[in-house]
Amino acid sequence: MKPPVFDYAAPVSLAEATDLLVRHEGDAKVLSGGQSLVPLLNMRLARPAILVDLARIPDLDWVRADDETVAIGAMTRQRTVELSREVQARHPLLHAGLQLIAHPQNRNQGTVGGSLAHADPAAELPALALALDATFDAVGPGGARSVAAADFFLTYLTTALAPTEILTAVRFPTLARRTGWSIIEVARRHGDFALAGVVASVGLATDGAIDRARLVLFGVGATPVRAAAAEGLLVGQRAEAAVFARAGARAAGDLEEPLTDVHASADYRRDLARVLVGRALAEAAARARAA
Ligand SMILES: Cc1cc2nc3c(=O)[nH]c(=O)nc-3n(C[C@@H](O)[C@H](O)[C@H](O)COP(=O)(O)OP(=O)(O)OC[C@H]3O[C@@H](n4cnc5c(N)ncnc54)[C@H](O)[C@@H]3O)c2cc1C
Repeated sequence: MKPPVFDYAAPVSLAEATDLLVRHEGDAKVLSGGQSLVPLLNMRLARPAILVDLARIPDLDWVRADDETVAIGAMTRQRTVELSREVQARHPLLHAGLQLIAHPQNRNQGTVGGSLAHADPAAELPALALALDATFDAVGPGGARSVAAADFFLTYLTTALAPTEILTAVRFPTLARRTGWSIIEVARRHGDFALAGVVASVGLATDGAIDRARLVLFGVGATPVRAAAAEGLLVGQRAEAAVFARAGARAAGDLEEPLTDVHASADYRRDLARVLVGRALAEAAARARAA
């Protein structure tokens, strides 16, 4: 299908871009990589009067990594981050998650900021952001502000960004020492959105007990879902299969009604979540032991 008619603007500064968003408030859409927005236009599920393309705005395409943080400009292509040696070395979890997004062709176009602002509940980057307590930087007519990941994803395809705000960067903390990680998902075909997926991290004390855990599920709710009660079941326990299975059952049991669609029923997604949590925890614990 062809998109409806729209105007197109390619501002050269954030001030010019936010000005356009204010002038066309509610009727403008930011364009980044177009990998989600263009299909929505073509299917006429979005009908903005104007697209505000961020491509010509300088200083939105960068990766900066140190021991504590991997910070990424919003217009950085997903593939650029995936191929960054710095990211591979300092943030293997982020690197692994990026490889699960769509196909290399989509990652060559799709941006980190676009995926986060789009907030598809089955997408990997929003789940990683929630699991890692990332911070989002945005600018709007009122100036710049930062939003914690826990406050960013509101519901299906909806974030805390106002229609006049632009996401400019995201900061992902790196994992602490003796912390293992996992990101796993089930999709019908390689490159498809996940039917369900899990991001897990596990920290081990010197006696081998779990001293911290983080579990975020994706594809099973209107946003990425933190499984806080299941995390609580893990802390202080031995890192072993029976403990992981209990956490999986709790995480799945606590889900509000997961989506039923042509790809999978809610029950199937819930059961996938249960199984994937157990597997992700086992993988994360093995990495923590080896760390
Ligand atoms: C075949 C296919 C398979 C895919 N599979 C996956 C998958 O498995 N996992 C996955 O996560 N994604 C998947 N995607 C989507 C992913 O490729 C997109 O990159 C991502 O969702 C959007 O990034 P984008 O830069 O293309 O954003 P766009 O499509 O340009 O924008 C998406 C939305 O975010 C808004 N937006 C964009 N940038 C900003 C900004 N800086 N500030 C404020 N708002 C902004 C836009 O207005 C729009 O509403 C798939 C896409 C395709 C085509």
